Amino acid sequence: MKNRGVVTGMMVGLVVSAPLLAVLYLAERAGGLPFVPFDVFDGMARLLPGDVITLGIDAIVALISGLNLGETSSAAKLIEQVMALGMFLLVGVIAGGAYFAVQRRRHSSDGIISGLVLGFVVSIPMLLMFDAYNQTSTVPQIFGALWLLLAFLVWGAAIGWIYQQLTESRVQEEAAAESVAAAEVPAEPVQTTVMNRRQFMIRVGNAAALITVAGAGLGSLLESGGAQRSTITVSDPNMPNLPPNLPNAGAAVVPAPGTRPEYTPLDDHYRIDINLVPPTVDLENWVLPIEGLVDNPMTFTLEQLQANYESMDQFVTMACISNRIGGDLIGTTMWTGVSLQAILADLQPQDDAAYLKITGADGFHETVALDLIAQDERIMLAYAWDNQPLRQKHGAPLRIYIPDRYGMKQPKWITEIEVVADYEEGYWVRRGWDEVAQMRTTSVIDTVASEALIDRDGQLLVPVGGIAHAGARGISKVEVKVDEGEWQEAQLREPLSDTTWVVWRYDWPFEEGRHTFAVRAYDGNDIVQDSTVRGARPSGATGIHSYAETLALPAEEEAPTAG
Ligand SMILES: Nc1nc2c(c(=O)[nH]1)N[C@H]1C(S)=C(S)[C@@H](COP(=O)(O)O)O[C@H]1N2
Ligand SMILES: [Mo]
Repeated sequence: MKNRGVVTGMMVGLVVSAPLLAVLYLAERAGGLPFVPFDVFDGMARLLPGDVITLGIDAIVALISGLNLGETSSAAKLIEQVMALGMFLLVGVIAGGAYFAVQRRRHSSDGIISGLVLGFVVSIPMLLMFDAYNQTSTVPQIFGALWLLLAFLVWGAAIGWIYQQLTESRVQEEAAAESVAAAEVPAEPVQTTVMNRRQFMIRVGNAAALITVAGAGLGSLLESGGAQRSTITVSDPNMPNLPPNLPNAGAAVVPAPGTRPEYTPLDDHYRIDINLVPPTVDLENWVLPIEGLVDNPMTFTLEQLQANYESMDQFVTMACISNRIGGDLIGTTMWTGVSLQAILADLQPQDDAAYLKITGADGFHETVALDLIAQDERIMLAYAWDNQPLRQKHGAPLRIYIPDRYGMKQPKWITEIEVVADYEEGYWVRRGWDEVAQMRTTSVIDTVASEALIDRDGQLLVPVGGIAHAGARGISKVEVKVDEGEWQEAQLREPLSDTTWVVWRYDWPFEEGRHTFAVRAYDGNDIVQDSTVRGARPSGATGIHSYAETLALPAEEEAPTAG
């Protein structure tokens, strides 16, 4: 009987927590109130040790590529969000089970009062996580807190009330069963009360389902739309990889058909950060204080930054240090911002100033050496991507760009810059990742275009192509190897800039059958990429990308295109 009480309590916990989720979601959509299940998950992600988090991320990324779930970063966010909801329901299940167990032991039937106590107790960790980690609520903190308290009190009261109803009907059942035993009449009265208990649970379940569906449905109707469009558009359907208004539009080497777009459409750019939902920075009231060891501390609005310093456009390829060989956590777009060199000159750093500590709205932070900034005028505070204000998920209103470094060194949503004397490990460095995080030389085969054979003086050629990237070091050479053959030099397309990937192509003399294509790149210092197979942690993945494909001659009537 005791066990059954716990199991019933767990079920009740689940049944009551699902509508709570839906109501919290609706309130978040409709009124900017906190959605605390995500805060709890984000808090765990920050508090758990780096090893555990890395294992988790590895498992998710492996799952996505193993099951072919599409673009890695958005699939990962979705999986994490589902995990967050699951965790929240699990808390509800455990709380329900524990509550029923305790109540049984106390032989108590003070359902609603003890339910309120349960709700209050559970609300405490929720409120703490909300206070520490929420970055999406747009109402004053105290309203958010009161709302959560109210929601959990109602939740607890509902569990208590259900417990009470179930206990009362059980008492009736037992009484009925006893009277049946005494009177030895057919079991009809028992039947009725059993039906009542079941009917009650069914009614509770229906009500819960109704609230859940209504809340989730209404909430998703309110889903914030307003997707921005890319300004540099892909216009020629025959040349989908060649937007006309890019700086290298006249480049001699044309990408092999099937090569990824050289300029990543903004909608397809990966997003990686430590938040289930990107933090909402109040753009109206945002200011950037730059303080610390400087003679002239300053606070900028975005307009002041833009008006006081010359803007720079830079074509940039950024990658995540977690990107796998051949992975999609890499993208290229145009970044616009102001040079940190110019700003630093105005701040007048003191003699002992040595680093900038840059912090984002989500608490993510990194340290940048003043020496590095002094050497590189390209390091900038960027406010636009692809000619438009930064999107929320990409760090609005301000992020930093540091050439040759993986994304983990470059905070988004910057809210504070402090000039300091001592080095401090950044968010991911503290969790075991590389201190420098210099981008590895890497190359990828995007396409073996066997459907686009070229006839060159009677010789059939297969266009093979892809990208190569070595941070800001540039690419001097790309080589392709087919099966056990020699490494052959590919053609390099003039890149968008010194800091973007390079599109390469190699037209391979056609041979029927199954073939394996491999690629390797040399950086601007003629250093060949590391071919050792190594995972992303701690310094970025290394290894050679290869690709196997079975090639067959096209049917006779499909004449190959001349080229
Ligand atoms: N504030 C903040 N900035 C951040 C991160 C973060 O979690 N929080 N993640 C970093 C990482 S790991 C990467 S790869 C890049 C990704 O930038 P994107 O999402 O705009 O592509 O942002 C970097 N900047
Ligand atoms: Mo990253």
